[in-house]
Amino acid sequence: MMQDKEQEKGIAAMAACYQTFDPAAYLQYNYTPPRADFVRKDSIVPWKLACLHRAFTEGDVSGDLLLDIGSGPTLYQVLSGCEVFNRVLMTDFLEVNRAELRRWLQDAGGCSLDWTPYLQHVCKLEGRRPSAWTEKATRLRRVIADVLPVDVHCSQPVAPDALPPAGADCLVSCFCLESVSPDLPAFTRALGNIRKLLRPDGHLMLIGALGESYYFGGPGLRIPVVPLDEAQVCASLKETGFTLIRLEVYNLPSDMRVGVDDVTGVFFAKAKRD
Ligand code: U87
Repeated sequence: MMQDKEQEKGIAAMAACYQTFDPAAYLQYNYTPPRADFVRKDSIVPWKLACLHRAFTEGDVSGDLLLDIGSGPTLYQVLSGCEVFNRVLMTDFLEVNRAELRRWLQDAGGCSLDWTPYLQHVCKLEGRRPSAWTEKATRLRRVIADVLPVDVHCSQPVAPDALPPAGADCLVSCFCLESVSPDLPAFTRALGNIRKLLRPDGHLMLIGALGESYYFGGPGLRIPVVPLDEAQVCASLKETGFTLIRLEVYNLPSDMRVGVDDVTGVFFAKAKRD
């Protein structure tokens, strides 16, 4: 009982932190150079895009519906998956982030970030000419069916009628669970909650921060993060009923440490629901 109350308090404190999240500042901090420098192989965003490209094109991932958990105001995480799945659902806890995504989907201007270099880069990974990016953008706008509210701390994180009864065929989630959970048990419970949205044998692509204790979600908005190591990520996946296919780790070069967080590395896990 006492424990339940403490858990709820921790989760409510995280939700309170997010109330003044600033999507435009966040995009500026994490999705412009040096973290998104497409001429550098060791920049963090190209590393993430390469992991996702490989994971979605190895031949073992297929189906109809791809679900992205905690999308935030970003699209990069579905640029490879949108070629494999006919339907993509984006989700976020905050209306400001869902609104940012909808502005891009509606193509009426007012976006806080230009996703063109991202689209061009993933076209290159796919062996297409960079100028094919407009076709990729068109496909992405066509396959993204909706942008929904989500709360990974709920036993039912998205509205039950939003998904087919069997669940999505694949989940992707980037930097969400560790940056919305007050501690490791909450991270693991959240992983168990999102697992329910995935059909048996469906794949999970999980990207997250290692060794991080906070990040800035806007000027002066310090959001606490659960510091994770590789062993904890593997143990949480096992505990919640996933079989790990591959874990890749990126260590942050010192010039990527730009004062917007204290992350030391990034993990990419490809796993399968048992
Ligand atoms: C991204 N996926 O940028 N349930 O990849 C569900 C919630 C809840 C909740 C809040 C964290 C940023 C991580 C997107 C957005 C991820 N957001 C939503 C950040 C931290 C390391 C680092 C980061 C980013 C909330 C890029 C790079 C690095 C946010 C999202 C978390 N430092 N979702 N209960 N509460 N959210 O609105 O959109 O989670 Cl390179 Cl290194």
